[in-house]
Amino acid sequence: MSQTHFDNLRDAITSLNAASAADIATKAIAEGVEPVDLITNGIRTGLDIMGEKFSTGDCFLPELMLAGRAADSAVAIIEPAMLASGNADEKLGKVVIATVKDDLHDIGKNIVALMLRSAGFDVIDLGCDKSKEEIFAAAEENNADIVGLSTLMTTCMAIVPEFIELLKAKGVRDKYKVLVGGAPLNPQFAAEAGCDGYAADASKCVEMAKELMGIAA
Ligand code: B12
Repeated sequence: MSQTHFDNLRDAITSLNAASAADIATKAIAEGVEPVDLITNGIRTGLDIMGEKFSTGDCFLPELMLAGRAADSAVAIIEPAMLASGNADEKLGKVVIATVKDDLHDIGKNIVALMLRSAGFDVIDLGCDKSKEEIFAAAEENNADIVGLSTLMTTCMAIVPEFIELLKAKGVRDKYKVLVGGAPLNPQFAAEAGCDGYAADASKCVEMAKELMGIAA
């Protein structure tokens, strides 16, 4: 039963139909499908297909934008269900999260922020296209425990080691745990950049954030 919802949601995204994506998400949630499974097996699968089509020249920027909007419309439906099913009232720690400078991809980052909130973290989401200085300032201002950096663009990856260098230059490297994610990153890149962790998806990010805060899973 769930698989049908996943397939329908994937197809709504690849056919760029935001109304249908919202409708399918609404039905699936009402039938008790796990919010996180809808995201992983429906939304992400649909967007991955669009990414492949874009690479091979089978779709173009306007289609990617519409697919992104269809994904956003489903996430908007899933969000309250996810918050309700989690432990949003816990106080596990404070996370400042952003997509880095020159990168406008925020769907994955928004999902990560949502799942962290649902798990009980206090999340300050700075949005996208944020410089290392802006992210650092927000971490200081909010007395964050964890800083999360998201990037989907290979051309923007360099900001990750630069952010770590900035923390060192300010003498506060040990004050923050730095977690990174996004399609072009990997554990080796994160380790070489001096980060505290890398996670390939939002569920892993929650696990890792808890681990970094010394909270048993
Ligand atoms: C949708 C999309 C867009 C939308 C974005 C809408 C939005 N609001 O985000 C729009 C149309 C705006 C767009 C624009 C562009 N895009 Co685009 N886009 C995509 C696409 C298809 C899907 C991305 C997505 O949302 N995936 C779904 C989410 C759920 O997955 P995710 O982001 O990976 O996030 C998960 C994990 O990575 C992880 N995670 C994410 N962030 C974080 C953070 C932390 C701290 C942690 C721990 C984990 C974590 O958890 C998330 C949830 O599980 C990808 C292809 C792909 N397969 O990824 C291309 C892709 C990323 N885009 C690409 C390109 C080239 C562009 C453009 C340059 C195109 C152009 N010619 O203008 C522009 C760039 C604009 C800019 N300056 O940023 C390339 C990037 C190539 C590269 N490696 O550099 C890709 C890979 C497509 C391709 N195959 O060529 N894009």
